[in-house]
Amino acid sequence: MTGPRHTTVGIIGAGPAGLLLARLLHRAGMDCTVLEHRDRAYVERRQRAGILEQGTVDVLRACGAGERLDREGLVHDGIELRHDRRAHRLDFPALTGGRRVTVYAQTEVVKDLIALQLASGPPLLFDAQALAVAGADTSRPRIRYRHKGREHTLTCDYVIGCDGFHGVTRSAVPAHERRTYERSYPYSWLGVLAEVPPSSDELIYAHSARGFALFSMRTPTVSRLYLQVPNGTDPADWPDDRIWDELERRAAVDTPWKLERGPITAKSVLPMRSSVTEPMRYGRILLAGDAAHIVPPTGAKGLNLAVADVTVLARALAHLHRTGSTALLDAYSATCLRRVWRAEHFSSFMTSTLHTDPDQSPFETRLQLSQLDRIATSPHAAAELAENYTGLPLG
Ligand code: RFL
Ligand code: PHB
Repeated sequence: MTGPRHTTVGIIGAGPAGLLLARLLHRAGMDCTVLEHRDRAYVERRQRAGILEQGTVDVLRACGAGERLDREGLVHDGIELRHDRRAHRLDFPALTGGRRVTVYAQTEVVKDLIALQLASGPPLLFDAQALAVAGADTSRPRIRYRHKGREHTLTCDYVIGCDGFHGVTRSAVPAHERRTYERSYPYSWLGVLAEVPPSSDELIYAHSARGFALFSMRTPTVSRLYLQVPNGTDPADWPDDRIWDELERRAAVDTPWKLERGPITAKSVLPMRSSVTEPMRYGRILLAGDAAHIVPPTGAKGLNLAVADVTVLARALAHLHRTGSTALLDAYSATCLRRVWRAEHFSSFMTSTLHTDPDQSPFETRLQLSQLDRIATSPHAAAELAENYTGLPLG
């Protein structure tokens, strides 16, 4: 079996972006093929995002991936911010005219989309590593890939790079045709999963002089917790008791609150970076999701942006398929980048307002506290945060 040799849309990467795009194209009657470097178990186990905007939930439902999400997803009406030993709740529906978010892990979104794809979708090849993409400025771009130890070439009408931040597609765009805007941060997150019910019904984002802490969840019995740590931290330096003690100190408030402790089942350190590559299209190569842009996770935007990109892209490709017009495809990059830069700003704002930079002066700490006070006391400032967090309408 040599695999397909030609496809209308060649998709590199079976993360949320690639899988959802394949699903949307399939439903629009278009032929496509997905190539994924890793095996299915690896892709399904990768611990990542947990918060879905309403727009993301709507797209997943509309493409048939909403059944388990509707059953198991936890609908949240707000988050809590903590600073200066005080807690303040943001009521999302009240602040945004009815918008909410859903807690449903990226691992589950990916499992649901893979199951649909394997049951009734276009080809999805695991263990298929794209090695290079060529011919962006021709009418037949090509993907050279290795599958089960053998090299193949897939010719395509369009190649979509959904291959994440470390993928190969971006580099197929000539260097002088793309520009990357980047920021790195002087801290990382230590993320843990714990077999213990969440200590609060909603997520808690805590500012503290000791560093940021986030209390999230996966299910009613599994907590997902994060601590700001220095770059280069080894998770082995964080035994379970140290993690729980630190979470407790950073979230301390003057009102009663109890942190439930339990067995920690996974620990990893995630670096934080902001990056955008422009434009998101070059000839017949298009980038979507983390392949084009990444955000620090503080605003919970990474997965939602990937979904927004491929929703816009699927519409554009379906329009081309139906009408022969490239008008929407020509607008793809500009349409997505407006939303991308809004999310970049919000993610960077949340990150710099809530984290403690190791070189931060007392003056800068006062500015952070003033901003958090403003959010806690001004409905306008709170609404600005809530609108961005729950997601802006698709452009
Ligand atoms: P993904 O999920 O990275 O998927 C890309 C896929 O492409 C495959 N791939 C290749 N396949 C074939 N040939 C090649 N040459 C390939 N190179 C790569 C990869 O194996 C992979 O399957 O990108 P996508 O689909 O754009 O989705 C984006 C989201 O995954 C991402 O934005 C978020 O998960 C970001 N993110 C988080 N966001 C949050 O909102 N909250 C979080 O807590 C959170 N945690 C995270 C994260 C991203 C992380 N990464 C990328 C390091 C934690 C981590 C560790
Ligand atoms: C998560 O549950 O993994 C999560 C939630 C909110 C964030 C980041 C990560 O801002």
